[in-house]
Amino acid sequence: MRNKVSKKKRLVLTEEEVFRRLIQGDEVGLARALSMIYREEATSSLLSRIYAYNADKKHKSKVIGITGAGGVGKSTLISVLAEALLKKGLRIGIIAVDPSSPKTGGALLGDRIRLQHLFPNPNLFFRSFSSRGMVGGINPFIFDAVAVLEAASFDYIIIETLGIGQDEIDIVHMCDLTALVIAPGLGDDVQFLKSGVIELVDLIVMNKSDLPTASRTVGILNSYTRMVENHPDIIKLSAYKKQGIMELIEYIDNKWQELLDNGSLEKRRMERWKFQVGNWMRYIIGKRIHKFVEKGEVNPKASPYEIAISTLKEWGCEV
Ligand SMILES: Nc1nc2c(ncn2[C@@H]2O[C@H](COP(=O)(O)OP(=O)(O)OP(=O)(O)O)[C@@H](O)[C@H]2O)c(=O)[nH]1
Ligand SMILES: [Mg+2]
Repeated sequence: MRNKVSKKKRLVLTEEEVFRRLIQGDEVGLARALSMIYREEATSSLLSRIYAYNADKKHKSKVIGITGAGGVGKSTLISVLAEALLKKGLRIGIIAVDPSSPKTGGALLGDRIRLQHLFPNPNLFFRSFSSRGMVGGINPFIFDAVAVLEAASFDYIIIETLGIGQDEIDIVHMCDLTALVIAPGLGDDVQFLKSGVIELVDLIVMNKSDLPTASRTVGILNSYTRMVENHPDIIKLSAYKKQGIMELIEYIDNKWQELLDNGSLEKRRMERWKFQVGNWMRYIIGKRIHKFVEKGEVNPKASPYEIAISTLKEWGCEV
């Protein structure tokens, strides 16, 4: 008789085994490393190994950021991009940065559904992270998740963020190269002109070019990008109709290689590393401040500035 309780036993792995499995590209090792880091279990020792390993590694993942306003087609684009890359026999890791707060949770269900037809596939990995840390600032786990995926030797690591405020600025620091996706209509002509993110990205992907108003938007864009210093390139495509995807892949590959050859990639990655040190510092200090404020006594007669300064001094900070 079959045992009705057929629960799979969770494999007990030491940190050493998790690391070894991770660098062999094993799914269990990857999932376990991410959850250990996310739960802040053995964070420092496992991450130290991962960063040291990645620094010496020849195979570098292409870390590509995809940002843009809601509904421009980022997830649709990522799913067709992933499909095309998988057909080439490449390994793709996707990280969706979820703008909802860590308290309300809420994984990006839409992305999961859009990618569903590509699963199960050992060469494809998807995970979403909340963009904000518990105490504000971008979630430092996202940067470390990129390092984990790189240790697992994914060929491409694609990060999707909703283009709102600080998140889209931060994604530029997180990636080797970043594309801003726009679509005709939706009033983004005004949005992208206003946001300033256009000056930070390498590429503008004009999606939904199957729509009749697309050429008007490209016209506005062309005149605008001529004025900005970085002159981002513009690629027109339709994710929905799967048109222009191969050209996009070719563009990304060439641009990435160019960045590698002229030393810019190395420079960007150094900046990313520095940015992440600051991220962790803000996260750690932020947590301590949060705890202090929650538990602290209220004294309306005292100046909040004075309390802040004296407490920081007590903690040994130079202020
Ligand atoms: N006509 C047309 N529609 C598209 C194209 N790409 C995506 N769409 C549609 O646009 C809508 C939004 O697509 P998503 O991929 O969810 O957009 P998104 O940018 O990921 O949206 P958020 O994650 O909510 O920010 C869906 O209804 C898609 O089917 C395209 O190339 N042409
Ligand atoms: Mg999406």
